[in-house]
Amino acid sequence: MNYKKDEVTNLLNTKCMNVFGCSIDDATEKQAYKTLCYVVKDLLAEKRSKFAKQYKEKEGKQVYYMSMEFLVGTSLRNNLYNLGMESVFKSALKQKKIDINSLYAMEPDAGLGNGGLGRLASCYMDAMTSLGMMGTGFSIRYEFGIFKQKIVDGWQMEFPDNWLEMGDVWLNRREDESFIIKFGGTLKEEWTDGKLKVTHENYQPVMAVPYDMYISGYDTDAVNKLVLWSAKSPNNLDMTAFSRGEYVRSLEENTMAEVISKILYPADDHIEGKRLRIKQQYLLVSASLQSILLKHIKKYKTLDNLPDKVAIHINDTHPALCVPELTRILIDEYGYDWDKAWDIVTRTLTYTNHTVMSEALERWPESLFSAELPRIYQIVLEINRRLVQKLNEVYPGDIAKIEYMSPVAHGEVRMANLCLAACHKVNGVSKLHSDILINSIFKDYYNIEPDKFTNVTNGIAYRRWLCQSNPELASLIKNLIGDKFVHDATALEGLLKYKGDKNVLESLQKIKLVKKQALAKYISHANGINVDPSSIFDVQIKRLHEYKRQLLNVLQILHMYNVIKDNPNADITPRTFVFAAKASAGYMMAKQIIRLISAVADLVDSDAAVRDKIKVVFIEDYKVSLAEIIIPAAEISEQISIAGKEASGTGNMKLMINGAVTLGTLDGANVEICEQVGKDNIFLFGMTAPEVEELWRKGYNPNFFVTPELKRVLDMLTSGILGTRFEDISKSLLTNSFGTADAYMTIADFESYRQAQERVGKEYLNRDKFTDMSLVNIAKAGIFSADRAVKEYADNIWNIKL
Ligand code: 26Y
Repeated sequence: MNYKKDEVTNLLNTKCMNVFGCSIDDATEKQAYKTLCYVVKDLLAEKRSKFAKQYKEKEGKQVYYMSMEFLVGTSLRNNLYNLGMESVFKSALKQKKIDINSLYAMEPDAGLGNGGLGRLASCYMDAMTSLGMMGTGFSIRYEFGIFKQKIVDGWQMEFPDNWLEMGDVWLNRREDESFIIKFGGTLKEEWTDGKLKVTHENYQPVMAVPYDMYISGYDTDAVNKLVLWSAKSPNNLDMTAFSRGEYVRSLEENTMAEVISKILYPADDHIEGKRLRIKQQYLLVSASLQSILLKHIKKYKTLDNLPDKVAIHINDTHPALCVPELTRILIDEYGYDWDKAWDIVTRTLTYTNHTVMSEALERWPESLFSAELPRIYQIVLEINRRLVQKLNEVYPGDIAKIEYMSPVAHGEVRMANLCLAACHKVNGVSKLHSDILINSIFKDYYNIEPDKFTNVTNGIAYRRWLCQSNPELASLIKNLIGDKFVHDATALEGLLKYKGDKNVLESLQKIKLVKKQALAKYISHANGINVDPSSIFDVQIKRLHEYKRQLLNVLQILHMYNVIKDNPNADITPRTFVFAAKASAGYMMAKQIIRLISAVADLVDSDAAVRDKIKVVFIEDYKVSLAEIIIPAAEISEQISIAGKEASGTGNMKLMINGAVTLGTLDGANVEICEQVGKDNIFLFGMTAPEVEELWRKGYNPNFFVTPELKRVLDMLTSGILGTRFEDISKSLLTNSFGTADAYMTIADFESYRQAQERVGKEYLNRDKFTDMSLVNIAKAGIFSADRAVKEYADNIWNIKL
């Protein structure tokens, strides 16, 4: 958008006057921040309205992306950057003596997600918009996003994240477009004219109120919307109770309803089967589908063509209730018969799987499911009945297989099977992950419908992760190869011609140093620790999970500690190990691993012989905006999960494009990163996924893999040298109770990891060679852009022409 400085100043003044009754000169910092956000929101609204009008005329196909999580992070800088208006706003504000960076700093992250899956959803909204697609995200307006993490005496403590106080500036409430969602109650069945009519009675109604958030894209006419549903009681006050003087009870119903959108479940590792969670899922699904269908019918007067005009995407199984709910609406509310309804459902829905871990595959007890959603339960049973009938023809008599594939079995409703049965496309998120899906958990479905399954390797909104969070690097790249890469990430390959170019390598090193200094400053402020910007910055930043093996990293640090203790002159390249990770609130082992990282940090720091060589820092409260500070400063990207468990990883891509070299296993998208950069530009170690499988088959006993160096490290866990004795962690690694010791094979991979770390230390000493590796990583990161990924979804999954 083309605005001059004076015009921008006018916009700011008028808005500030309208909202706060003063000019921008007299505004407080908070008022200035809000004014700026409102002005940007207005610009987006204007663009949106033009875009929506154009689109309406075209009658193109559009996508609805359903996700319980969108990890949006901050929006202000992103929106200004995308609108191409950052510098004009910066100078307009500067004239008013306001530093735009201090306003940026006031914006809280919209932390409406746990980790990778939620951030992916946000990266894809950005890409859809940048590509000019009409794409709408649907989620929940959690009043409290992912908790704030504080580390107290090494332990994680959780605090509520009241993001709306400053974050609601981006939301538009549209109360008059609310829908009623029905929970509980009973069903009445009547036969009229040979047709069964089901009426849902005595239910508890909850109102779903939509809040729109505009999503901008880069250099595009498009503006999309993320619609966040908030739960509200349909009756403001129960007046009968109120007039009887029961003031508290009259408010009770409100609270009961409103609690549904109160808080994001802070777990991405295990299912809990909580009533509130299924209510959240149904609220999201039902409200979104009602609104999609209403809009469609208004425009086309029929739902027969729904699959031609609409793709509805299910982001992991969390919104899997789309399957029965869409069926229900078509039958109960629009009068379709089963076969026709089911045909529409299957041709409209698509599903992405993000995990093979059985603990995270959603299953609901039938009793809870049927009590909360009686009509939906009835439909699920019918889907199940018809499917089992069909499977009996394909696999006659194979009861075990049919049971394994059924959406309902053993007293549970299994959401993945519901998606597999209904969606016409199913994908994994990296080549390896998609292969594992069709060879293991989804094999039986693959065998009957191989064409249903495909892969879309994840991608990132690289303009945020490179251009916005590392403008220094982006501007160097522009000087070298021009700015084509800002539209087309594969143009980064042009950098390859600068391999070995002394000047370019020096510039890259200088920029890395600047970003390391900035991170060092943050660490000094946040942790009170001084780290040396000339040491290797080695980072592992991601959710805390045993399978991601932060523990492997820590054990290796303890080993380095021993090496230095044995020989203070040992040839060790100074290293700063940076960790940042939230643990699920109820995941005790993960919390103990955080405690261990802190204990190791203290041990290393307390020792004069060691502290100049290694530093360990745990930065608290990992979130999108913190990632934007850490990632540009990273030199080593730790991607060390046990092979076969990390579906893809996307942090690996963000780190790569910022010049960090991956130290990793051949897991998830690391495999494709390796394919891109070649074995010389990545530090690989550990067992491959088939080797892991093979070792399980043979029987894994960690004790066979304990080297003398590792034995010494493991003893330290319980010797008292760390202050606390980490008995649980030690046991989880070594005690072979029920064959579960070291379930993530940390011990089996230790030696190989140790050697890889030694290589890192040595190779870093040749700075130019290391920087060359870094350059190749940047140059080859283009394929991991969300633009590419979303194009693949459009082509192969949503059937949308761009
Ligand atoms: C059901 C509930 C417990 C649950 C909630 C959140 C289960 C899982 C999740 C989130 C999963 C997640 O973030 N998965 C990550 O998705 C990324 C995007 O595809 C992948 O890159 C990453 O490997 C995967 O762990």
